[in-house]
Amino acid sequence: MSMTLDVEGMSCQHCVANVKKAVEAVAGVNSVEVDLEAGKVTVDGSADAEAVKAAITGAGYSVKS
Ligand SMILES: [Cu+2]
Repeated sequence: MSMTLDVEGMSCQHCVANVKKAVEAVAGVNSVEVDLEAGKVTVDGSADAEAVKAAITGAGYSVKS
C-alpha cells in the first residue's frame, strides 16, 4: 500500500534525511519519499500506519491526522 502523511516541522534537507531514516527503519517500509515544500511524506510498503506515524513523531516531527 501507499500512504501520504502531512508532516509538520521539516524545514531543511537535514530534516528530510531524519524523517527518511526514521521511517525506513519501520518494518515493512519499502520506500519513503519526502516533499519538503509541501510537508508530505509518502510511504510505500506493508508497514503499519501507526508505526510510521510513531517513527516520525519519535524523530521530533508532528504528523497531522
Ligand atoms: Cu532541518
